[in-house]
Amino acid sequence: EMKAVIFDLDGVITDTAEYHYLAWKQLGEELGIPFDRTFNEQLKGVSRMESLEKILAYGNKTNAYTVEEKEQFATKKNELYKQLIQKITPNDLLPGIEKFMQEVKEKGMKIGLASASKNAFTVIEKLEVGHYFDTIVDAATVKHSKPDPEVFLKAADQLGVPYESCVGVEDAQAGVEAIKRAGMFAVGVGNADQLAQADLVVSSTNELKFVDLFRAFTEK
Ligand code: G16
Ligand code: MG
Repeated sequence: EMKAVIFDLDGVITDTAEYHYLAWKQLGEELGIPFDRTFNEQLKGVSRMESLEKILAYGNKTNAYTVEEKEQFATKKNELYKQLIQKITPNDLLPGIEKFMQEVKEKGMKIGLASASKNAFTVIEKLEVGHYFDTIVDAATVKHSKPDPEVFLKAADQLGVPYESCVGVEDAQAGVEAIKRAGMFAVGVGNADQLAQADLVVSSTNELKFVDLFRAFTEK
């Protein structure tokens, strides 16, 4: 029985995925490691330090820097990112997502947020959607980042809902994998080929409909 829907933030509720991309891209260029959107797919949903490691590996620079230098790079990216998210307003909610959250609430489901971002609270506040959430997992307390299921398991525990009664909604490959490893029903938002592991894929947040989700969940 479906009892809760746990949302990813970046790329599902709002397009901060684009801001993460722009900030990493700028840092990558400063380090002489240019990359494109295709490579960026691998960074989605992945924690800050792991994203940096992936970029350095991509540029064959895994061992080129000290731990302190890497921390400086990560801080620099975060400063760029924090500047970009200052501009966020409720207009930046992805199309249809607020209506979908309303529907989910009306059907008596609990709502959780499972974001890998340490900036999640700021973004939720700027979007003015905090009241929809019964729980928000603080990324700072999560040890293992997506595709590890920890953040989704924690959200379900905080909601007091069994894992098999939860639906996870994600735009990232690593996120869909995390939902499946948590033993939950996975909804992918985006490209069906990239998110093939999901139980249900919709092409955009506008296509998220409670009836469709309920049917797919029940059939499974
Ligand atoms: C997000 C993004 C990732 C980002 C990570 C950490 O998570 O998708 O690109 O690297 O959070 O963010 P921060 O550097 O702000 O702590 P999610 O899980 O909301 O997609
Ligand atoms: Mg995401």
